[in-house]
Amino acid sequence: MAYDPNNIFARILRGEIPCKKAFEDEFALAFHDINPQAPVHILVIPKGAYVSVDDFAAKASDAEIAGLIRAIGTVAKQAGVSVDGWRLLSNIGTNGHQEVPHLHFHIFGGKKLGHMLP
Ligand code: DGP
Repeated sequence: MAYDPNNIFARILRGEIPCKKAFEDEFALAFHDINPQAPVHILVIPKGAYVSVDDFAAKASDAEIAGLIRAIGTVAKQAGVSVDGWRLLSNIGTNGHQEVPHLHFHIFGGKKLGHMLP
Protein backbone atom coordinates (compact mmCIF):
# COMPACT_ATOMS: atom_id res chain seq x y z
CA MET A 1 0.00 0.00 0.00
CA ALA A 2 1.40 3.43 -0.97
CA TYR A 3 1.62 6.10 1.70
CA ASP A 4 -1.13 8.72 1.42
CA PRO A 5 0.35 12.04 2.61
CA ASN A 6 -3.14 13.34 3.37
CA ASN A 7 -4.15 10.59 5.79
CA ILE A 8 -5.55 11.88 9.06
CA PHE A 9 -2.43 11.21 11.14
CA ALA A 10 -0.19 12.90 8.57
CA ARG A 11 -2.48 15.92 8.90
CA ILE A 12 -2.24 15.75 12.71
CA LEU A 13 1.58 15.64 12.38
CA ARG A 14 1.48 18.76 10.20
CA GLY A 15 -0.73 20.52 12.74
CA GLU A 16 -3.65 20.78 10.30
CA ILE A 17 -5.94 18.83 12.63
CA PRO A 18 -5.85 19.25 16.43
CA CYS A 19 -5.06 16.42 18.83
CA LYS A 20 -4.78 15.98 22.58
CA LYS A 21 -1.03 15.57 22.72
CA ALA A 22 0.55 13.24 25.29
CA PHE A 23 4.20 13.30 24.16
CA GLU A 24 6.41 14.49 21.34
CA ASP A 25 10.08 14.22 20.45
CA GLU A 26 12.11 14.11 17.22
CA PHE A 27 10.94 10.58 16.38
CA ALA A 28 7.39 10.30 17.63
CA LEU A 29 4.11 11.99 18.45
CA ALA A 30 1.62 10.55 20.94
CA PHE A 31 -1.97 11.68 21.35
CA HIS A 32 -5.17 10.45 22.93
CA ASP A 33 -7.44 8.33 20.73
CA ILE A 34 -10.58 10.17 19.62
CA ASN A 35 -12.68 7.11 20.51
CA PRO A 36 -11.04 5.64 23.65
CA GLN A 37 -11.54 1.93 24.32
CA ALA A 38 -9.96 2.02 27.80
CA PRO A 39 -9.37 4.65 30.51
CA VAL A 40 -5.95 5.16 28.92
CA HIS A 41 -5.96 4.88 25.12
CA ILE A 42 -3.07 6.71 23.47
CA LEU A 43 -1.77 6.42 19.92
CA VAL A 44 1.97 6.64 19.27
CA ILE A 45 3.07 7.40 15.70
CA PRO A 46 6.45 7.90 14.04
CA LYS A 47 7.22 11.28 12.51
CA GLY A 48 8.28 9.54 9.30
CA ALA A 49 5.86 8.52 6.57
CA TYR A 50 5.31 4.77 7.11
CA VAL A 51 2.10 2.91 6.40
CA SER A 52 2.48 0.07 8.90
CA VAL A 53 4.89 -2.07 10.91
CA ASP A 54 5.72 -3.92 7.68
CA ASP A 55 6.74 -0.68 5.96
CA PHE A 56 8.55 0.63 9.05
CA ALA A 57 10.56 -2.55 9.59
CA ALA A 58 11.62 -2.56 5.93
CA LYS A 59 12.49 1.12 5.48
CA ALA A 60 13.04 2.97 8.77
CA SER A 61 16.51 3.64 10.15
CA ASP A 62 17.66 1.96 13.35
CA ALA A 63 17.46 5.37 15.05
CA GLU A 64 13.82 5.80 14.00
CA ILE A 65 12.94 2.30 15.20
CA ALA A 66 14.69 2.76 18.53
CA GLY A 67 13.21 6.24 18.89
CA LEU A 68 9.65 5.03 18.39
CA ILE A 69 10.00 2.11 20.81
CA ARG A 70 11.57 4.37 23.42
CA ALA A 71 8.76 6.89 22.94
CA ILE A 72 6.19 4.13 23.52
CA GLY A 73 7.92 3.24 26.80
CA THR A 74 8.05 6.86 27.87
CA VAL A 75 4.37 7.45 27.06
CA ALA A 76 3.31 4.37 29.04
CA LYS A 77 5.37 5.48 32.00
CA GLN A 78 4.07 9.05 31.86
CA ALA A 79 0.48 7.83 31.51
CA GLY A 80 0.93 5.84 34.73
CA VAL A 81 0.12 2.42 33.28
CA SER A 82 3.58 0.85 33.64
CA VAL A 83 3.02 -0.18 37.27
CA ASP A 84 -0.10 -2.34 36.79
CA GLY A 85 0.38 -3.36 33.17
CA TRP A 86 -0.92 -2.32 29.79
CA ARG A 87 -1.33 -3.46 26.19
CA LEU A 88 0.45 -2.46 23.00
CA LEU A 89 -1.32 -3.09 19.68
CA SER A 90 -0.76 -2.26 16.04
CA ASN A 91 -3.37 -3.20 13.45
CA ILE A 92 -1.83 -3.96 10.05
CA GLY A 93 -3.59 -3.97 6.70
CA THR A 94 -7.03 -5.19 5.71
CA ASN A 95 -7.11 -8.40 7.74
CA GLY A 96 -5.64 -6.55 10.72
CA HIS A 97 -8.44 -3.96 10.49
CA GLN A 98 -6.09 -1.00 10.10
CA GLU A 99 -8.19 2.13 9.48
CA VAL A 100 -5.57 4.87 9.29
CA PRO A 101 -2.67 4.21 6.88
CA HIS A 102 0.07 5.84 8.98
CA LEU A 103 1.83 3.45 11.40
CA HIS A 104 0.38 3.74 14.89
CA PHE A 105 0.66 1.80 18.10
CA HIS A 106 -2.28 1.78 20.50
CA ILE A 107 -1.47 1.94 24.22
CA PHE A 108 -4.38 0.61 26.30
CA GLY A 109 -4.43 0.66 30.08
CA GLY A 110 -5.95 2.03 33.24
CA LYS A 111 -8.07 -1.04 33.94
CA LYS A 112 -7.73 -4.82 33.98
CA LEU A 113 -7.99 -5.63 30.28
CA GLY A 114 -9.70 -8.78 29.03
CA HIS A 115 -7.95 -11.47 27.04
CA MET A 116 -7.40 -10.35 23.49
CA LEU A 117 -8.44 -12.90 20.91
CA PRO A 118 -9.18 -12.29 17.20
P1 DGP B 1 -6.74 1.47 13.61
O1 DGP B 1 -7.98 0.63 13.42
O2 DGP B 1 -5.66 0.69 14.35
O3 DGP B 1 -6.25 2.07 12.31
O4 DGP B 1 -7.18 2.64 14.58
C1 DGP B 1 -7.26 3.99 14.24
C2 DGP B 1 -7.58 4.75 15.51
O5 DGP B 1 -7.44 6.13 15.23
C3 DGP B 1 -9.00 4.56 16.04
O6 DGP B 1 -8.91 4.00 17.36
C4 DGP B 1 -9.60 5.95 16.10
C5 DGP B 1 -8.39 6.85 15.97
N1 DGP B 1 -8.63 8.09 15.23
C6 DGP B 1 -9.14 8.20 13.97
N2 DGP B 1 -9.20 9.48 13.60
C7 DGP B 1 -8.70 10.20 14.65
C8 DGP B 1 -8.48 11.58 14.86
O7 DGP B 1 -8.75 12.44 14.01
N3 DGP B 1 -7.94 11.95 16.05
C9 DGP B 1 -7.62 11.03 17.00
N4 DGP B 1 -7.11 11.50 18.15
N5 DGP B 1 -7.80 9.71 16.84
C10 DGP B 1 -8.34 9.31 15.67
